[in-house]
Amino acid sequence: MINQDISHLFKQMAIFLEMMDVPFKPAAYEKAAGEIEALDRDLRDIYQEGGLKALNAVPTVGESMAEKIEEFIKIGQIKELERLKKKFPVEVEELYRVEGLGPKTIKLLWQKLRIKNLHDLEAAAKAGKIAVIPHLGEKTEQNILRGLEFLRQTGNRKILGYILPLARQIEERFRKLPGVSHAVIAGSLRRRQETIGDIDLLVTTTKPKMAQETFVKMPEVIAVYAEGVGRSSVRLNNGMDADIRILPPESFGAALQYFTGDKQHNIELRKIAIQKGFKLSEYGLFRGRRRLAGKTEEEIYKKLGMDWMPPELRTASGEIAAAIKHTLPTLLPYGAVRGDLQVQTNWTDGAASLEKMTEAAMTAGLDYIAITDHTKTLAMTGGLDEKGLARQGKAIDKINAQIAAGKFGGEKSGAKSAGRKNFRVLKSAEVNILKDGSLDIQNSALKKLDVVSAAVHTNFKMRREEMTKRIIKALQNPYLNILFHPTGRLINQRPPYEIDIDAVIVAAKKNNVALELDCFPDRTDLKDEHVRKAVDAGVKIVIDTDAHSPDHLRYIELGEATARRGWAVEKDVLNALPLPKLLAYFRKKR
Ligand code: DGT
Ligand code: CA
Ligand code: CA
Ligand code: ZN
Repeated sequence: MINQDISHLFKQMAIFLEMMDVPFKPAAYEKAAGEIEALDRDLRDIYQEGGLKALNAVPTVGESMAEKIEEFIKIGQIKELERLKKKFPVEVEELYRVEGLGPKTIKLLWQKLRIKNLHDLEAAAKAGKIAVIPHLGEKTEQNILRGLEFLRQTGNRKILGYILPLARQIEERFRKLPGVSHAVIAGSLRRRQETIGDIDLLVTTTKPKMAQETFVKMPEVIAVYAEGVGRSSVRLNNGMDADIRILPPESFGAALQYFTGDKQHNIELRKIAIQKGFKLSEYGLFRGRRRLAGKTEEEIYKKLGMDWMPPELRTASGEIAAAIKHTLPTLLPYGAVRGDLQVQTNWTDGAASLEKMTEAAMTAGLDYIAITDHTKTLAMTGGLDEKGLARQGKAIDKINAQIAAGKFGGEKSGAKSAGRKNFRVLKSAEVNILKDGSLDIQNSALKKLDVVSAAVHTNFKMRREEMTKRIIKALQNPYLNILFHPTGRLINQRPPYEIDIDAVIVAAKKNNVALELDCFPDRTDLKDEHVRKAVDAGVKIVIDTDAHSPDHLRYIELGEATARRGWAVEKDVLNALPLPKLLAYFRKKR
Protein backbone atom coordinates (compact mmCIF):
# COMPACT_ATOMS: atom_id res chain seq x y z
CA MET A 1 0.00 0.00 0.00
CA ILE A 2 1.29 3.44 -0.84
CA ASN A 3 -1.53 5.02 1.17
CA GLN A 4 0.54 5.47 4.31
CA ASP A 5 3.31 7.19 2.33
CA ILE A 6 0.93 9.53 0.58
CA SER A 7 -0.86 10.31 3.80
CA HIS A 8 2.41 11.33 5.44
CA LEU A 9 3.47 13.43 2.47
CA PHE A 10 0.11 15.21 2.41
CA LYS A 11 0.35 15.92 6.13
CA GLN A 12 3.73 17.49 5.46
CA MET A 13 2.28 19.48 2.57
CA ALA A 14 -0.43 20.81 4.89
CA ILE A 15 2.07 21.98 7.46
CA PHE A 16 4.46 23.56 4.94
CA LEU A 17 1.61 25.34 3.13
CA GLU A 18 0.38 26.74 6.39
CA MET A 19 3.88 27.91 7.24
CA MET A 20 3.78 29.79 3.94
CA ASP A 21 0.42 31.37 4.84
CA VAL A 22 -1.37 29.75 1.90
CA PRO A 23 -5.12 29.96 2.56
CA PHE A 24 -7.55 26.96 2.51
CA LYS A 25 -5.14 24.44 0.97
CA PRO A 26 -3.60 23.29 4.27
CA ALA A 27 -6.96 22.18 5.66
CA ALA A 28 -7.73 20.39 2.40
CA TYR A 29 -4.44 18.44 2.48
CA GLU A 30 -4.91 17.60 6.13
CA LYS A 31 -8.37 16.25 5.47
CA ALA A 32 -7.23 14.22 2.47
CA ALA A 33 -4.32 12.79 4.47
CA GLY A 34 -6.73 11.47 7.09
CA GLU A 35 -9.05 10.06 4.47
CA ILE A 36 -6.23 8.32 2.60
CA GLU A 37 -4.72 6.86 5.75
CA ALA A 38 -7.99 5.11 6.47
CA LEU A 39 -8.74 4.05 2.90
CA ASP A 40 -9.30 0.32 2.33
CA ARG A 41 -7.97 0.18 -1.20
CA ASP A 42 -4.45 0.88 -2.34
CA LEU A 43 -4.21 4.20 -4.21
CA ARG A 44 -1.87 2.52 -6.67
CA ASP A 45 -4.60 0.01 -7.59
CA ILE A 46 -7.16 2.78 -7.85
CA TYR A 47 -4.81 4.67 -10.19
CA GLN A 48 -4.02 1.64 -12.30
CA GLU A 49 -7.69 0.89 -12.78
CA GLY A 50 -9.08 4.35 -13.38
CA GLY A 51 -6.21 6.79 -13.73
CA LEU A 52 -6.32 10.37 -12.49
CA LYS A 53 -10.07 10.44 -12.67
CA ALA A 54 -10.42 7.56 -10.23
CA LEU A 55 -7.98 9.19 -7.80
CA ASN A 56 -9.97 12.39 -8.03
CA ALA A 57 -13.12 10.45 -7.17
CA VAL A 58 -11.73 9.45 -3.78
CA PRO A 59 -13.58 11.68 -1.28
CA THR A 60 -11.63 14.85 -0.32
CA VAL A 61 -8.94 14.21 -2.97
CA GLY A 62 -8.89 17.21 -5.29
CA GLU A 63 -7.53 17.45 -8.78
CA SER A 64 -4.08 18.74 -7.92
CA MET A 65 -3.82 16.16 -5.15
CA ALA A 66 -4.64 13.42 -7.63
CA GLU A 67 -1.81 14.71 -9.81
CA LYS A 68 0.59 14.58 -6.87
CA ILE A 69 -0.40 10.99 -6.15
CA GLU A 70 0.25 10.18 -9.80
CA GLU A 71 3.63 11.89 -9.57
CA PHE A 72 4.50 9.81 -6.52
CA ILE A 73 3.49 6.60 -8.28
CA LYS A 74 5.61 7.52 -11.30
CA ILE A 75 8.75 9.04 -9.75
CA GLY A 76 8.54 8.23 -6.04
CA GLN A 77 8.33 11.81 -4.85
CA ILE A 78 6.24 14.96 -4.95
CA LYS A 79 8.30 17.76 -6.49
CA GLU A 80 6.45 20.63 -4.86
CA LEU A 81 7.01 19.05 -1.47
CA GLU A 82 10.71 18.56 -2.21
CA ARG A 83 10.97 22.27 -3.01
CA LEU A 84 9.26 23.17 0.26
CA LYS A 85 11.58 20.88 2.18
CA LYS A 86 14.60 22.65 0.67
CA LYS A 87 13.27 25.95 1.85
CA PHE A 88 12.53 24.71 5.37
CA PRO A 89 14.70 21.66 6.09
CA VAL A 90 12.63 20.80 9.14
CA GLU A 91 11.03 17.53 10.34
CA VAL A 92 7.64 19.17 10.29
CA GLU A 93 5.50 16.12 10.94
CA GLU A 94 7.56 15.14 13.96
CA LEU A 95 7.41 18.63 15.43
CA TYR A 96 3.73 18.97 14.65
CA ARG A 97 3.00 16.02 16.90
CA VAL A 98 3.91 18.15 19.90
CA GLU A 99 0.60 19.38 21.26
CA GLY A 100 0.18 23.11 20.84
CA LEU A 101 2.98 23.43 18.31
CA GLY A 102 1.46 24.81 15.12
CA PRO A 103 3.03 25.53 11.72
CA LYS A 104 3.56 29.20 12.52
CA THR A 105 5.53 28.41 15.64
CA ILE A 106 7.51 25.71 13.82
CA LYS A 107 8.46 28.32 11.24
CA LEU A 108 9.47 30.84 13.88
CA LEU A 109 11.50 28.23 15.75
CA TRP A 110 13.37 27.46 12.54
CA GLN A 111 13.99 31.08 11.66
CA LYS A 112 15.11 32.14 15.13
CA LEU A 113 16.73 29.04 16.58
CA ARG A 114 17.31 26.68 13.65
CA ILE A 115 15.17 24.01 15.37
CA LYS A 116 14.80 21.08 12.98
CA ASN A 117 13.48 18.21 15.05
CA LEU A 118 12.28 17.04 18.47
CA HIS A 119 15.81 16.76 19.71
CA ASP A 120 16.61 20.39 18.91
CA LEU A 121 13.29 21.45 20.35
CA GLU A 122 13.80 19.79 23.69
CA ALA A 123 17.34 21.12 24.03
CA ALA A 124 16.20 24.68 23.27
CA ALA A 125 13.22 24.52 25.62
CA LYS A 126 15.31 23.14 28.46
CA ALA A 127 17.93 25.81 27.95
CA GLY A 128 15.28 28.54 28.18
CA LYS A 129 15.99 29.72 24.63
CA ILE A 130 12.34 29.72 23.55
CA ALA A 131 11.11 31.85 26.43
CA VAL A 132 13.19 34.83 25.31
CA ILE A 133 11.93 34.93 21.71
CA PRO A 134 9.31 37.64 21.08
CA HIS A 135 5.84 36.16 20.25
CA LEU A 136 6.75 32.93 22.04
CA GLY A 137 7.73 33.51 25.66
CA GLU A 138 7.64 31.61 28.92
CA LYS A 139 4.17 30.16 28.48
CA THR A 140 4.94 28.65 25.06
CA GLU A 141 8.12 27.14 26.41
CA GLN A 142 6.23 25.50 29.28
CA ASN A 143 3.58 24.23 26.87
CA ILE A 144 6.26 22.75 24.64
CA LEU A 145 7.88 20.94 27.55
CA ARG A 146 4.50 19.56 28.60
CA GLY A 147 3.75 18.53 25.01
CA LEU A 148 7.06 16.69 24.78
CA GLU A 149 6.26 14.83 27.99
CA PHE A 150 2.84 13.79 26.65
CA LEU A 151 4.47 12.58 23.45
CA ARG A 152 6.94 10.49 25.43
CA GLN A 153 4.10 8.82 27.32
CA THR A 154 2.07 7.97 24.24
CA GLY A 155 5.16 6.83 22.39
CA ASN A 156 4.99 5.43 18.93
CA ARG A 157 1.74 3.51 19.24
CA LYS A 158 -0.57 3.51 16.24
CA ILE A 159 -4.30 3.99 16.27
CA LEU A 160 -6.30 0.76 15.87
CA GLY A 161 -8.60 1.95 13.11
CA TYR A 162 -5.73 2.90 10.84
CA ILE A 163 -3.85 -0.38 11.23
CA LEU A 164 -6.76 -2.80 11.02
CA PRO A 165 -7.09 -2.70 7.20
CA LEU A 166 -3.40 -3.58 6.75
CA ALA A 167 -3.62 -6.30 9.41
CA ARG A 168 -6.56 -7.89 7.61
CA GLN A 169 -4.75 -7.70 4.30
CA ILE A 170 -1.78 -9.52 5.81
CA GLU A 171 -4.04 -12.21 7.27
CA GLU A 172 -5.61 -12.76 3.86
CA ARG A 173 -2.24 -13.21 2.19
CA PHE A 174 -1.25 -15.97 4.57
CA ARG A 175 -4.64 -17.68 4.50
CA LYS A 176 -4.12 -18.25 0.80
CA LEU A 177 -0.73 -19.97 1.22
CA PRO A 178 -0.54 -23.73 0.71
CA GLY A 179 -0.26 -25.71 3.93
CA VAL A 180 -1.68 -22.97 6.13
CA SER A 181 -4.48 -24.02 8.47
CA HIS A 182 -4.83 -20.70 10.30
CA ALA A 183 -3.48 -17.19 9.87
CA VAL A 184 -4.63 -14.77 12.54
CA ILE A 185 -3.49 -11.41 13.79
CA ALA A 186 -3.17 -11.81 17.57
CA GLY A 187 -1.87 -9.43 20.27
CA SER A 188 -3.41 -6.03 20.92
CA LEU A 189 -5.00 -6.00 17.46
CA ARG A 190 -7.10 -9.05 18.20
CA ARG A 191 -8.06 -7.57 21.54
CA ARG A 192 -9.04 -4.40 19.62
CA GLN A 193 -7.07 -2.20 21.97
CA GLU A 194 -7.29 1.48 21.04
CA THR A 195 -3.60 1.72 20.16
CA ILE A 196 -1.25 -0.88 18.79
CA GLY A 197 2.45 -1.30 19.56
CA ASP A 198 3.28 -3.92 16.97
CA ILE A 199 1.54 -6.43 14.73
CA ASP A 200 1.62 -10.07 15.84
CA LEU A 201 0.82 -12.58 13.15
CA LEU A 202 0.20 -16.19 14.10
CA VAL A 203 0.35 -18.81 11.36
CA THR A 204 -0.15 -22.54 11.77
CA THR A 205 1.02 -24.49 8.78
CA THR A 206 2.57 -27.67 7.56
CA LYS A 207 4.95 -25.61 5.38
CA PRO A 208 6.68 -23.28 7.86
CA LYS A 209 9.51 -22.31 5.52
CA MET A 210 7.13 -20.91 2.97
CA ALA A 211 5.30 -18.82 5.59
CA GLN A 212 8.61 -17.48 6.86
CA GLU A 213 9.79 -16.46 3.40
CA THR A 214 6.48 -14.87 2.54
CA PHE A 215 6.64 -12.82 5.71
CA VAL A 216 10.08 -11.29 5.28
CA LYS A 217 9.36 -10.57 1.61
CA MET A 218 6.09 -8.72 2.15
CA PRO A 219 6.06 -5.49 0.11
CA GLU A 220 5.73 -3.37 3.28
CA VAL A 221 8.92 -4.76 4.84
CA ILE A 222 11.79 -2.28 4.98
CA ALA A 223 14.09 -4.15 7.37
CA VAL A 224 14.40 -7.66 8.79
CA TYR A 225 15.46 -7.74 12.44
CA ALA A 226 15.43 -11.47 12.92
CA GLU A 227 14.63 -14.38 10.71
CA GLY A 228 14.35 -17.93 11.92
CA VAL A 229 12.37 -21.12 12.01
CA GLY A 230 9.17 -20.40 13.86
CA ARG A 231 9.66 -16.69 14.42
CA SER A 232 10.74 -13.60 12.54
CA SER A 233 10.57 -9.86 13.14
CA VAL A 234 10.49 -7.04 10.63
CA ARG A 235 10.06 -3.30 10.31
CA LEU A 236 7.26 -2.06 8.05
CA ASN A 237 7.15 1.07 5.92
CA ASN A 238 4.45 2.56 8.16
CA GLY A 239 6.97 2.76 10.98
CA MET A 240 5.66 -0.29 12.82
CA ASP A 241 7.24 -3.60 13.67
CA ALA A 242 5.62 -6.92 12.90
CA ASP A 243 6.29 -10.33 14.43
CA ILE A 244 5.34 -13.68 13.01
CA ARG A 245 5.08 -16.91 14.96
CA ILE A 246 4.80 -20.10 12.96
CA LEU A 247 3.56 -23.23 14.70
CA PRO A 248 2.19 -26.66 13.85
CA PRO A 249 -1.61 -26.90 13.45
CA GLU A 250 -2.17 -28.91 16.65
CA SER A 251 -0.91 -25.95 18.73
CA PHE A 252 -3.25 -23.39 17.19
CA GLY A 253 -5.50 -22.81 20.20
CA ALA A 254 -2.68 -22.59 22.69
CA ALA A 255 -0.66 -20.30 20.46
CA LEU A 256 -3.63 -18.07 19.75
CA GLN A 257 -4.40 -17.82 23.45
CA TYR A 258 -0.78 -17.05 24.30
CA PHE A 259 -0.19 -14.45 21.59
CA THR A 260 -3.50 -12.74 22.14
CA GLY A 261 -2.58 -11.84 25.70
CA ASP A 262 -2.64 -9.45 27.22
CA LYS A 263 0.47 -10.21 29.15
CA GLN A 264 -1.17 -9.77 32.56
CA HIS A 265 -4.10 -11.98 31.58
CA ASN A 266 -1.63 -14.66 30.52
CA ILE A 267 0.27 -14.41 33.78
CA GLU A 268 -2.94 -14.90 35.77
CA LEU A 269 -3.94 -17.85 33.62
CA ARG A 270 -0.56 -19.45 34.03
CA LYS A 271 -0.87 -19.17 37.82
CA ILE A 272 -4.16 -21.03 37.69
CA ALA A 273 -2.58 -23.70 35.50
CA ILE A 274 0.25 -24.15 37.99
CA GLN A 275 -2.21 -24.42 40.88
CA LYS A 276 -3.87 -27.28 39.04
CA GLY A 277 -0.54 -28.97 38.42
CA PHE A 278 -0.52 -28.10 34.72
CA LYS A 279 1.89 -26.24 32.50
CA LEU A 280 0.57 -23.69 30.00
CA SER A 281 2.61 -22.52 27.02
CA GLU A 282 2.12 -21.50 23.41
CA TYR A 283 2.38 -25.20 22.50
CA GLY A 284 -0.47 -26.39 24.70
CA LEU A 285 -1.71 -27.19 28.18
CA PHE A 286 0.27 -30.08 29.63
CA ARG A 287 0.29 -32.35 32.64
CA GLY A 288 3.81 -33.68 32.62
CA ARG A 289 4.37 -34.71 29.03
CA ARG A 290 0.74 -35.30 28.28
CA ARG A 291 -1.01 -32.64 26.23
CA LEU A 292 -4.41 -31.92 27.76
CA ALA A 293 -5.45 -29.22 25.32
CA GLY A 294 -4.04 -27.07 22.54
CA LYS A 295 -6.09 -27.23 19.38
CA THR A 296 -8.64 -24.60 20.35
CA GLU A 297 -8.80 -21.76 22.83
CA GLU A 298 -12.12 -23.07 24.12
CA GLU A 299 -10.62 -26.35 25.36
CA ILE A 300 -7.77 -24.55 27.08
CA TYR A 301 -10.06 -22.26 29.05
CA LYS A 302 -12.34 -25.19 29.80
CA LYS A 303 -9.54 -27.37 31.13
CA LEU A 304 -8.51 -24.45 33.33
CA GLY A 305 -12.01 -24.46 34.80
CA MET A 306 -13.53 -21.42 33.16
CA ASP A 307 -15.59 -20.22 30.21
CA TRP A 308 -13.95 -19.06 27.00
CA MET A 309 -13.96 -15.30 26.75
CA PRO A 310 -13.83 -12.82 23.87
CA PRO A 311 -10.34 -11.33 23.30
CA GLU A 312 -11.64 -7.82 24.01
CA LEU A 313 -12.12 -8.78 27.66
CA ARG A 314 -8.65 -10.12 28.26
CA THR A 315 -7.14 -7.32 30.29
CA ALA A 316 -6.81 -8.93 33.73
CA SER A 317 -9.56 -6.79 35.17
CA GLY A 318 -12.06 -9.28 36.53
CA GLU A 319 -12.72 -11.37 33.44
CA ILE A 320 -11.03 -14.49 34.78
CA ALA A 321 -13.00 -14.48 38.04
CA ALA A 322 -16.21 -13.97 36.06
CA ALA A 323 -15.30 -16.79 33.65
CA ILE A 324 -14.77 -19.16 36.59
CA LYS A 325 -18.16 -18.21 38.06
CA HIS A 326 -19.81 -18.37 34.61
CA THR A 327 -20.97 -14.79 34.96
CA LEU A 328 -19.30 -13.23 31.93
CA PRO A 329 -21.57 -10.75 30.16
CA THR A 330 -22.97 -11.54 26.71
CA LEU A 331 -21.19 -8.69 24.98
CA LEU A 332 -22.77 -6.42 22.42
CA PRO A 333 -22.50 -8.44 19.20
CA TYR A 334 -20.66 -6.97 16.20
CA GLY A 335 -23.22 -5.63 13.77
CA ALA A 336 -25.71 -4.80 16.53
CA VAL A 337 -25.59 -1.03 15.99
CA ARG A 338 -28.50 -0.08 13.74
CA GLY A 339 -27.97 3.60 13.22
CA ASP A 340 -25.37 6.32 13.47
CA LEU A 341 -26.33 9.30 15.59
CA GLN A 342 -23.41 11.55 14.69
CA VAL A 343 -23.06 12.34 11.01
CA GLN A 344 -21.81 15.62 9.53
CA THR A 345 -22.60 16.92 6.07
CA ASN A 346 -21.39 19.73 3.85
CA TRP A 347 -23.95 21.96 5.51
CA THR A 348 -20.97 22.47 7.83
CA ASP A 349 -17.61 20.70 7.88
CA GLY A 350 -18.52 17.34 6.36
CA ALA A 351 -17.23 16.40 2.91
CA ALA A 352 -20.48 15.13 1.40
CA SER A 353 -24.06 16.28 0.95
CA LEU A 354 -27.02 15.27 3.07
CA GLU A 355 -28.21 13.09 0.20
CA LYS A 356 -24.83 11.36 -0.24
CA MET A 357 -24.48 10.61 3.46
CA THR A 358 -28.01 9.23 3.53
CA GLU A 359 -27.36 7.05 0.51
CA ALA A 360 -24.09 5.80 2.02
CA ALA A 361 -25.76 4.91 5.32
CA MET A 362 -28.49 3.00 3.49
CA THR A 363 -25.89 1.16 1.46
CA ALA A 364 -23.96 0.36 4.64
CA GLY A 365 -27.07 -1.43 5.89
CA LEU A 366 -27.95 1.01 8.68
CA ASP A 367 -31.59 1.74 9.53
CA TYR A 368 -31.24 5.39 10.52
CA ILE A 369 -28.80 8.29 10.84
CA ALA A 370 -28.98 11.55 12.73
CA ILE A 371 -27.61 14.61 10.96
CA THR A 372 -25.49 16.50 13.46
CA ASP A 373 -23.96 19.50 11.83
CA HIS A 374 -22.20 22.01 14.02
CA THR A 375 -23.98 25.04 15.46
CA LYS A 376 -23.52 28.76 15.20
CA THR A 377 -20.71 29.51 17.63
CA LEU A 378 -18.37 27.27 15.63
CA ALA A 379 -18.14 29.89 12.96
CA MET A 380 -15.14 28.31 11.20
CA THR A 381 -17.28 25.30 10.31
CA GLY A 382 -20.15 27.50 9.14
CA GLY A 383 -22.18 26.30 12.12
CA LEU A 384 -25.97 26.49 11.78
CA ASP A 385 -28.16 28.85 13.76
CA GLU A 386 -31.82 28.26 14.65
CA LYS A 387 -32.95 29.28 11.18
CA GLY A 388 -30.32 27.12 9.52
CA LEU A 389 -31.46 24.12 11.53
CA ALA A 390 -35.03 24.77 10.48
CA ARG A 391 -33.98 24.93 6.83
CA GLN A 392 -32.02 21.72 7.18
CA GLY A 393 -35.06 20.16 8.85
CA LYS A 394 -37.09 20.87 5.71
CA ALA A 395 -34.42 19.27 3.53
CA ILE A 396 -34.51 16.19 5.77
CA ASP A 397 -38.31 16.05 5.59
CA LYS A 398 -38.02 15.98 1.83
CA ILE A 399 -35.54 13.11 1.84
CA ASN A 400 -37.63 11.13 4.33
CA ALA A 401 -40.68 11.62 2.13
CA GLN A 402 -38.77 10.32 -0.90
CA ILE A 403 -37.53 7.33 1.09
CA ALA A 404 -41.03 6.53 2.34
CA ALA A 405 -42.27 6.63 -1.23
CA GLY A 406 -39.51 4.25 -2.33
CA LYS A 407 -38.06 6.95 -4.56
CA PHE A 408 -34.71 7.57 -2.95
CA GLY A 409 -31.32 6.06 -3.57
CA GLY A 410 -29.89 3.26 -5.59
CA GLU A 411 -29.56 5.13 -8.84
CA LYS A 412 -25.81 5.29 -8.94
CA SER A 413 -24.27 3.20 -6.24
CA GLY A 414 -26.14 -0.02 -6.81
CA ALA A 415 -29.08 -1.90 -5.48
CA LYS A 416 -28.56 -1.93 -1.73
CA SER A 417 -30.19 1.41 -1.07
CA ALA A 418 -32.65 1.32 -3.94
CA GLY A 419 -36.25 1.56 -2.90
CA ARG A 420 -35.56 0.93 0.79
CA LYS A 421 -38.55 2.40 2.58
CA ASN A 422 -37.63 1.58 6.15
CA PHE A 423 -34.79 4.06 6.50
CA ARG A 424 -35.06 7.33 8.34
CA VAL A 425 -32.98 10.47 8.59
CA LEU A 426 -33.26 12.11 12.01
CA LYS A 427 -33.01 15.82 12.67
CA SER A 428 -30.29 16.56 15.13
CA ALA A 429 -27.31 18.81 15.77
CA GLU A 430 -23.95 18.78 17.47
CA VAL A 431 -24.80 21.72 19.68
CA ASN A 432 -21.83 23.61 21.05
CA ILE A 433 -21.49 23.78 24.83
CA LEU A 434 -20.45 27.29 25.74
CA LYS A 435 -17.96 28.21 28.43
CA ASP A 436 -20.66 28.57 31.07
CA GLY A 437 -22.30 25.24 30.21
CA SER A 438 -25.22 26.70 28.30
CA LEU A 439 -25.99 25.49 24.77
CA ASP A 440 -25.64 27.81 21.78
CA ILE A 441 -29.08 26.94 20.35
CA GLN A 442 -32.32 28.00 21.97
CA ASN A 443 -34.55 25.41 23.59
CA SER A 444 -37.42 26.40 21.28
CA ALA A 445 -35.29 25.16 18.34
CA LEU A 446 -33.89 22.11 20.15
CA LYS A 447 -37.45 21.02 20.78
CA LYS A 448 -38.01 20.61 17.06
CA LEU A 449 -35.16 18.13 16.63
CA ASP A 450 -35.62 14.35 16.89
CA VAL A 451 -32.54 14.01 19.06
CA VAL A 452 -30.33 16.64 20.68
CA SER A 453 -26.62 16.16 21.18
CA ALA A 454 -23.99 18.51 22.49
CA ALA A 455 -20.24 18.69 22.86
CA VAL A 456 -17.37 20.86 23.98
CA HIS A 457 -15.36 22.30 21.08
CA THR A 458 -13.92 25.46 22.57
CA ASN A 459 -12.23 26.58 25.81
CA PHE A 460 -10.54 23.23 26.41
CA LYS A 461 -8.14 24.55 28.96
CA MET A 462 -10.27 24.93 32.06
CA ARG A 463 -9.62 23.78 35.57
CA ARG A 464 -11.10 20.42 36.49
CA GLU A 465 -13.87 21.71 38.75
CA GLU A 466 -14.85 24.38 36.25
CA MET A 467 -14.92 22.00 33.29
CA THR A 468 -16.89 19.41 35.24
CA LYS A 469 -19.39 22.05 36.36
CA ARG A 470 -19.68 23.29 32.80
CA ILE A 471 -20.51 19.87 31.43
CA ILE A 472 -22.90 18.99 34.24
CA LYS A 473 -24.75 22.23 33.56
CA ALA A 474 -25.10 21.18 29.91
CA LEU A 475 -26.38 17.75 30.97
CA GLN A 476 -29.15 19.52 32.90
CA ASN A 477 -30.61 21.06 29.75
CA PRO A 478 -34.05 19.41 29.58
CA TYR A 479 -33.73 18.66 25.85
CA LEU A 480 -30.28 17.09 25.79
CA ASN A 481 -30.17 13.40 24.84
CA ILE A 482 -26.49 12.67 24.16
CA LEU A 483 -23.16 14.11 25.27
CA PHE A 484 -20.74 13.70 22.37
CA HIS A 485 -17.08 12.69 22.76
CA PRO A 486 -17.24 13.35 26.50
CA THR A 487 -13.53 13.80 27.29
CA GLY A 488 -12.36 15.60 24.14
CA ARG A 489 -9.14 13.68 23.74
CA LEU A 490 -7.46 12.92 20.42
CA ILE A 491 -5.22 9.89 20.65
CA ASN A 492 -1.54 10.83 20.28
CA GLN A 493 -2.52 14.45 19.64
CA ARG A 494 -4.40 15.95 22.53
CA PRO A 495 -4.94 14.73 26.07
CA PRO A 496 -8.50 14.78 27.44
CA TYR A 497 -9.61 17.97 29.06
CA GLU A 498 -9.50 18.03 32.82
CA ILE A 499 -12.73 16.45 33.90
CA ASP A 500 -14.16 14.37 36.73
CA ILE A 501 -15.61 11.55 34.66
CA ASP A 502 -17.27 9.90 37.67
CA ALA A 503 -19.20 13.08 38.42
CA VAL A 504 -20.20 13.35 34.75
CA ILE A 505 -21.46 9.75 34.80
CA VAL A 506 -23.56 10.43 37.90
CA ALA A 507 -25.04 13.54 36.29
CA ALA A 508 -25.70 11.70 33.01
CA LYS A 509 -27.63 9.06 34.91
CA LYS A 510 -29.59 11.62 36.90
CA ASN A 511 -30.54 13.63 33.82
CA ASN A 512 -31.08 10.64 31.54
CA VAL A 513 -28.44 11.70 29.03
CA ALA A 514 -26.55 9.04 27.09
CA LEU A 515 -22.78 9.24 26.77
CA GLU A 516 -21.34 8.83 23.33
CA LEU A 517 -18.66 6.40 22.34
CA ASP A 518 -17.35 8.38 19.39
CA CYS A 519 -15.51 5.79 17.32
CA PHE A 520 -13.74 8.03 14.87
CA PRO A 521 -10.33 6.32 15.15
CA ASP A 522 -8.43 9.25 16.66
CA ARG A 523 -11.12 9.88 19.22
CA THR A 524 -12.37 6.60 20.67
CA ASP A 525 -14.07 8.72 23.31
CA LEU A 526 -15.45 7.40 25.71
CA LYS A 527 -12.57 5.00 26.02
CA ASP A 528 -12.97 1.41 27.17
CA GLU A 529 -12.47 1.98 30.91
CA HIS A 530 -14.94 4.85 30.90
CA VAL A 531 -17.49 2.79 29.01
CA ARG A 532 -17.25 0.19 31.71
CA LYS A 533 -17.81 2.77 34.43
CA ALA A 534 -20.78 4.25 32.59
CA VAL A 535 -22.35 0.86 31.95
CA ASP A 536 -21.83 -0.13 35.59
CA ALA A 537 -23.68 3.02 36.60
CA GLY A 538 -26.58 2.22 34.28
CA VAL A 539 -25.82 5.05 31.86
CA LYS A 540 -26.72 4.39 28.22
CA ILE A 541 -24.04 4.46 25.55
CA VAL A 542 -24.42 5.62 21.94
CA ILE A 543 -21.90 4.40 19.36
CA ASP A 544 -21.28 6.93 16.59
CA THR A 545 -18.70 7.30 13.86
CA ASP A 546 -18.64 11.11 13.77
CA ALA A 547 -18.56 10.59 10.00
CA HIS A 548 -17.38 13.55 7.97
CA SER A 549 -17.46 11.54 4.74
CA PRO A 550 -19.27 8.41 3.47
CA ASP A 551 -16.20 6.25 3.96
CA HIS A 552 -16.17 6.93 7.71
CA LEU A 553 -19.41 5.04 8.32
CA ARG A 554 -17.49 1.78 8.40
CA TYR A 555 -15.84 2.78 11.70
CA ILE A 556 -18.91 1.51 13.58
CA GLU A 557 -17.16 -1.80 14.19
CA LEU A 558 -14.40 0.06 16.06
CA GLY A 559 -16.98 1.51 18.42
CA GLU A 560 -18.55 -1.89 18.90
CA ALA A 561 -15.09 -3.22 19.74
CA THR A 562 -14.45 -0.54 22.35
CA ALA A 563 -17.92 -1.04 23.83
CA ARG A 564 -17.12 -4.74 24.16
CA ARG A 565 -13.84 -3.85 25.87
CA GLY A 566 -16.01 -1.84 28.27
CA TRP A 567 -18.19 -4.89 29.01
CA ALA A 568 -21.22 -3.34 27.29
CA VAL A 569 -24.12 -5.60 26.40
CA GLU A 570 -26.76 -4.90 23.79
CA LYS A 571 -29.22 -3.21 26.15
CA ASP A 572 -26.57 -0.70 27.23
CA VAL A 573 -26.34 0.70 23.71
CA LEU A 574 -29.19 2.98 22.69
CA ASN A 575 -28.57 2.85 18.97
CA ALA A 576 -28.75 -0.92 18.97
CA LEU A 577 -32.49 -0.27 19.38
CA PRO A 578 -34.78 -0.41 16.37
CA LEU A 579 -35.94 3.05 15.31
CA PRO A 580 -39.42 3.12 16.90
CA LYS A 581 -38.04 2.13 20.29
CA LEU A 582 -35.20 4.61 20.00
CA LEU A 583 -37.57 7.46 19.19
CA ALA A 584 -39.88 6.44 22.01
CA TYR A 585 -36.91 6.53 24.36
CA PHE A 586 -35.95 10.06 23.36
CA ARG A 587 -39.58 11.22 23.39
CA LYS A 588 -40.07 10.05 26.96
CA LYS A 589 -37.77 12.82 28.09
CA ARG A 590 -39.76 15.62 26.50
P1 DGT B 1 1.34 -4.09 21.90
O1 DGT B 1 2.10 -4.78 20.84
O2 DGT B 1 2.18 -3.27 22.78
O3 DGT B 1 0.20 -3.31 21.36
O4 DGT B 1 0.66 -5.18 22.86
P2 DGT B 1 0.60 -6.75 22.69
O5 DGT B 1 -0.34 -7.24 23.71
O6 DGT B 1 0.32 -7.10 21.28
O7 DGT B 1 2.03 -7.22 23.16
P3 DGT B 1 3.25 -7.92 22.42
O8 DGT B 1 3.26 -7.65 20.97
O9 DGT B 1 4.45 -7.54 23.19
O10 DGT B 1 3.00 -9.45 22.67
C1 DGT B 1 1.97 -10.17 22.05
C2 DGT B 1 1.37 -11.13 23.04
O11 DGT B 1 2.33 -12.12 23.44
C3 DGT B 1 0.93 -10.50 24.34
O12 DGT B 1 -0.35 -9.90 24.23
C4 DGT B 1 0.94 -11.66 25.27
C5 DGT B 1 2.11 -12.47 24.79
N1 DGT B 1 3.29 -12.14 25.61
C6 DGT B 1 4.25 -11.26 25.32
N2 DGT B 1 5.18 -11.20 26.29
C7 DGT B 1 4.76 -12.06 27.24
C8 DGT B 1 5.28 -12.48 28.51
O13 DGT B 1 6.32 -12.03 28.97
N3 DGT B 1 4.57 -13.40 29.21
C9 DGT B 1 3.39 -13.92 28.72
N4 DGT B 1 2.75 -14.81 29.45
N5 DGT B 1 2.89 -13.57 27.55
C10 DGT B 1 3.56 -12.66 26.82
CA1 CA C 1 1.64 -6.53 19.53
CA1 CA D 1 4.95 -8.38 19.31
ZN1 ZN E 1 -17.59 17.15 17.61
